[in-house]
Amino acid sequence: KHFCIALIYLLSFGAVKAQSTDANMGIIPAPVSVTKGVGEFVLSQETVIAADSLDNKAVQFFISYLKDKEALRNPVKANNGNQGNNLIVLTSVGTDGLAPEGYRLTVTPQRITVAGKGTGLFYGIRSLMQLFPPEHGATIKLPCVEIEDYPRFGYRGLHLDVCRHFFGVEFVKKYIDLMASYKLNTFHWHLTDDQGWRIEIKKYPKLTQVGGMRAQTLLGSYRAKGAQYDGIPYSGFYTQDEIREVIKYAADRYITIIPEIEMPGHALAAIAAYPELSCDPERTYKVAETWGVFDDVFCPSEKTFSFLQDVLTEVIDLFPSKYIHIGGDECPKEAWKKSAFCQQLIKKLKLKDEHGLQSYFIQRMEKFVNAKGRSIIGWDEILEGGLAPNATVMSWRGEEGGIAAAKQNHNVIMTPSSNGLYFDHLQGPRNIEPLSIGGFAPYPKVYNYNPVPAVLSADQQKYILGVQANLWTEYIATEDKVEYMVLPRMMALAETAWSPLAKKDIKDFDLRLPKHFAWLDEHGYNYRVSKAIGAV
Ligand code: TNX
Repeated sequence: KHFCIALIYLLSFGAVKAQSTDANMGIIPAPVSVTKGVGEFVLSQETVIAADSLDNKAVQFFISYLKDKEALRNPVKANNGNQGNNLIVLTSVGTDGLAPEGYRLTVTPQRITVAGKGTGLFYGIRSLMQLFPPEHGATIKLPCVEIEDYPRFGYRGLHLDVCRHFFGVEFVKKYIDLMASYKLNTFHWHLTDDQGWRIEIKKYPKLTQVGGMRAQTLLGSYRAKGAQYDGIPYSGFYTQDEIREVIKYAADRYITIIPEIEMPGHALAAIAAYPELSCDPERTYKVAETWGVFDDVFCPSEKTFSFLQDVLTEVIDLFPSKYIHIGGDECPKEAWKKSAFCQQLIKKLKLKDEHGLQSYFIQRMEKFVNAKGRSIIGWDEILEGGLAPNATVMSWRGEEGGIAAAKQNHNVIMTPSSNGLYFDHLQGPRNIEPLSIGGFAPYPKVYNYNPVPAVLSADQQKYILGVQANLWTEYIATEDKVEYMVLPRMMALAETAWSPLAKKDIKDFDLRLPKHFAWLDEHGYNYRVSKAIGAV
């Protein structure tokens, strides 16, 4: 009798577990609907790719993936999707009813069909790629299934700070690859800050020559007493050709890059290069060698406005994105309080105080960006002193800024540091984790975050465009550490950004993770081994 009970227990446990992993076929982010079929499709050298057109980014991406895997030697064919067996059909036929970015993936023993338009076709292919076993021989077996899928949010972002520490083009591409693998679609590239200006601007060469280099870097935490520096100059920037190369690379993977040019704060690198942009041009400035917030910020002078307009003109010519991020965070008002020019300007413009001046600053820049057919994004401080009329708000100091902006009918991207979306925060106990800025953001916190605050009405909730995680790199000097901090948290982010709320289930996510760790190993990514497979 006991044997029977034990057997039933074992069987049912096994079944639950199997059903759990199978429920989403191991795919991250979990698709909207998955119906398991019977049997498998055997991919061999005889398999033919049949696409509406071979002149398609998604199709080309898949063909080169199969060639890399040596899974495809046969010629590919266009426009024969309806004939024969042993086919992988990539098509936009029959996709009229699909949601934006949506796809349908059908695997039968005879053929695989991925149906989707543009981005949708690409995401269908990505899901199909996740069905591939990590290791395989000459033939690849794929389980039969029917998947229908589309994202919860149109904005699914990941950020990288390349100012505090610089990361070269090859690594940025590897980062973008990771995003594309998990259906994230927006890369927020933080290009300027106090500790370094990292984008070539033709009209102002000193931005990168002077502003791109700091004399040395602080060692250890900037909050610790007794600062020590490494004494080693640190530099790096992207040429405009490199920027274009990365934009194209991202576009081929259906990722938009939003550049960020910080103003009026976090501007010390620019001011070190061009002191006339500060409120006290007689002083000399140096690129910051430590972390934190600095009092030396752009002065709201005509000189600064024409400088920033020139910079944004070059930036807008390079980046095709709808949005240009102009920062707006952490701008101390000390320099403006001390400046006679600023005090007069406040009177002349009949502003209340320095916050009004910051709002004036952002609104002027918004007008310029809007006139060029683009829109601005700013950190939530741009609410202070009044929002610029068309601005989108990135809510980072909790959700309050985002809630206030949505109530004012402004678009919002949620990226609250309080809810696990700061990937520079700790993933586990401080005593076993590498040095970080602080905060606690283990991946379940990222996973369980819901970007739509319940306090908003249904109408207001529509202003939440999506969600983003940020990686600030004060304490992240190496590529290995970037990957460690981002993985596996970005997979949890991807599921938060993509999967319907009703499908979110961290137990099931945990069961899917090990397969993805194997995939990360295969592709040479570093990651934190999580609780899911037995570590702390
Ligand atoms: C705040 S988030 C900042 C960054 C820092 C980060 C460290 C934001 C808009 N500003 O400048 O790197 O905290 O977590």
